[in-house]
Amino acid sequence: MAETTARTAVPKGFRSAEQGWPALHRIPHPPYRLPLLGDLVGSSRRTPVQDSVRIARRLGPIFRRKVFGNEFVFTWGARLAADLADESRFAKHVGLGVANLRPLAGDGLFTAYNHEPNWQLAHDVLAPGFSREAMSGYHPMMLSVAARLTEHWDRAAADGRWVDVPGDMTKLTLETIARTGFGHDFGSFERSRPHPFVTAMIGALSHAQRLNNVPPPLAPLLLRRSNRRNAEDIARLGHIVDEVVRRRRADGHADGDLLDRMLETAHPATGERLSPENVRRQVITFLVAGHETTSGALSFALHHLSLHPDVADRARAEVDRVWGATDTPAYEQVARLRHVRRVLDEALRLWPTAPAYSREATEDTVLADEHPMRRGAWTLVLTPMLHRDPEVWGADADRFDPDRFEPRAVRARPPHTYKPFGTGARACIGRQFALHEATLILGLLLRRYDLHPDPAYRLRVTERLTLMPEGLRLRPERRNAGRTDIPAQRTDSGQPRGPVV
Ligand code: MNH
Repeated sequence: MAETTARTAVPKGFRSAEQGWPALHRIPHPPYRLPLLGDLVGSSRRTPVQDSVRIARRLGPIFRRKVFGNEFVFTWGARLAADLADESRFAKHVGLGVANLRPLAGDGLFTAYNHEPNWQLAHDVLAPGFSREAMSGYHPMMLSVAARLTEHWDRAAADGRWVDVPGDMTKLTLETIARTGFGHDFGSFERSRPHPFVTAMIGALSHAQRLNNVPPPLAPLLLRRSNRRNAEDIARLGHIVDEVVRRRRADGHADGDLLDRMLETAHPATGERLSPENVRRQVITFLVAGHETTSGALSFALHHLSLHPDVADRARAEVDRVWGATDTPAYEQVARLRHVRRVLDEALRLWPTAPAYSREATEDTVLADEHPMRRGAWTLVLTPMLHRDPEVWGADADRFDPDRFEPRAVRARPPHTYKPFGTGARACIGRQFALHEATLILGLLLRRYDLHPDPAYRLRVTERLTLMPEGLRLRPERRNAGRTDIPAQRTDSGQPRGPVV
């Protein structure tokens, strides 16, 4: 058994496609391959995802790209993605972009290899931190962070100023995860410059992305300065996190947030606890993973809402109906915003802010009865293209239309064709958290403002491992300013009357 494994498994570390895909020649690649550089013609190092989407449209549901002698297989066809979701033959692959984050996040939940014992341990200890019960405990904190955003937007509205949507959404989501997860306040809305944690985090993420753009053997040379800065950024992040943990230990109060779980909870079966080093990795992981992607999702959703006033009106009418006059909806009133939620789903379909995930074969197998893969071979699922496959989403797949997420439409689609949160055991642990937070915020903003777009704005998507609408600004205008009650259908208890759809 062991010998077979040793013979068939492809090597550890980076695995170029020719090592794991015996029939690679059947998979198309772009024309004009350059010796040494590979498929660099017509591609930009700033927008690897959007370039891959362009190539995908030409080459079809499975294709390969070569960069500096390393070859990657990309997949996006619905049949292939569905097969890759089979957890009995495939698992998460920690490679490429994710592996570059290892110096930052080590064996934290997102970057851990499947076989590392700290993955299961942390997963079991932290999963209850995302239960319904835990979520309803975070809800009031989410509301109080949201109030800081609306104060800021109220002032902009009063002065007729633009708001920086990605900037403000990033402040909001960072404060939300810091507060709900770790009882910490970075003061983002009160500062004129980003908190040092944010600066260091952006530095570390940009560095990880940069690593994809240089030939690995030359990285130490070409990125010498960047490497040094990165080491400083990681050290700074570590210090800030250590300070948060130190204060918590000193205060000793336990309200069951993520940090309490990390510090106090023993594994229900083994009694094991997270080590201090692992706690540091997890805190950084959650602060990073817990805000960039949600901030992008909110920003894209607001962009679409500003361009589709009809959709915004419907969503707004729903908020007025479900929430009545209250500015502080109860936990249960958020999940009842079905239409708002569909706006979010559709925003994440067109621009899934974590735009790819990797899958590796856990045994020698044949992908979709067509492409042999050796154990350890891997492929990158290109989510933005999976979400625009015309065979699944129709000829108008590029059009924004939240009705695609009406229950009946969802049931009519094949499974595994919508994957903004990844798939399987390693799918996003924060999915409910992100959806609750983002639906709540969209509800609050729709209810309070009309959102006017900048007529000159053309969507430009920046890539910093995650996707974000660059330079997006909106002009919020207070609705019903000066009025305290909204004549919505409601009973005296503030509960909506009539059917909730
Ligand atoms: Mn999140 C994993 C997308 C919000 C914490 N997340 C993933 C993966 C995707 C993803 C995709 C799987 C990656 C892979 O297979 O390599 N996450 C999102 C998106 C949003 C998001 C699109 C918001 C929208 N994520 C959040 C939030 C948190 C969080 C909020 C925390 C509060 N995510 C994680 C963690 C993992 C993860 C932790 C790793 C889980 C694991 O491997 O066990």
